[in-house]
Amino acid sequence: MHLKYVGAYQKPEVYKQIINFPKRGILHGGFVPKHCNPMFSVAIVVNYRDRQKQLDVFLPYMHNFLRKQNLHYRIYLVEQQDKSPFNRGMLLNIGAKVAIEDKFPCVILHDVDLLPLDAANLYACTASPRHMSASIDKFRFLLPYDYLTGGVLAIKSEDFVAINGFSNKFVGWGGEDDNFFFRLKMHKIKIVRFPHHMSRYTMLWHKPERPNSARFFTLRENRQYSAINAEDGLNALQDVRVRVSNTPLYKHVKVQQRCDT
Ligand code: NGS
Repeated sequence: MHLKYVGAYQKPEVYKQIINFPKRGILHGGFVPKHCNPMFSVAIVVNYRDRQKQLDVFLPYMHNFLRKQNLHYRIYLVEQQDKSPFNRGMLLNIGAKVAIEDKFPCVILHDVDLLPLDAANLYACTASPRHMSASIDKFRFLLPYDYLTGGVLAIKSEDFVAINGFSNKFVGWGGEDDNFFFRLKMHKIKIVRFPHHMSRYTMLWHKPERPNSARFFTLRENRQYSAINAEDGLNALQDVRVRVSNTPLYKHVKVQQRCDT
């Protein structure tokens, strides 16, 4: 297998990507550097359910990592509280929506089992969406396939809104990220990656999830009838109850689907 990168190495653009922050220091699950003016305001949106052990490792690790990058950032922990099959796409839509309402211009969609290993892996948005977790120890640091966008992805809020976020129809494991790539492609938005020595992650162990057997069907359907994407995504989150609260280490976004089957 060969290492592959989609798109060239891109230097992060230094256009103004900051929002007004009321004060410096620790702030509702995030941080604003005290000794310099940050160049990026970034929301880290983490999809989550029932992985306490991973969360206990993820949170202190990420806060340490992110603080060293001199960013203005906040972690949004989006937790599915109902018992329906896990819906990663829906959770990321909801978390991104809350972060965008908080005026963050850049969202980083993040699995809770991935920890970045390279300090150079800047947690900020580039002009094009950037697949950040291109090199994971579980895959012997090789990229499994070119259009993979799962794991960790940085995307400008305006691009996320333009493609209507993720489909809410992929329940259980798999497929929602591949559909996301298709949405980007439909909008002629290319993904980029940093070189692999800057994109290494370690994956925390967990029991393998059971793949959703309908995922290939849903993928095909969404590809064939692309109009579906316009009605299924960020703009179709009516059937969920969302409660948001602040904790010291993250902004907690609790999600409960109304028709809990
Ligand atoms: C593909 C899945 C993606 C998944 C990727 C990597 O096969 O959703 O594997 O998964 N696509 C389909 O099932 C259609 S990983 O092993 O990193 O969890 O993200």
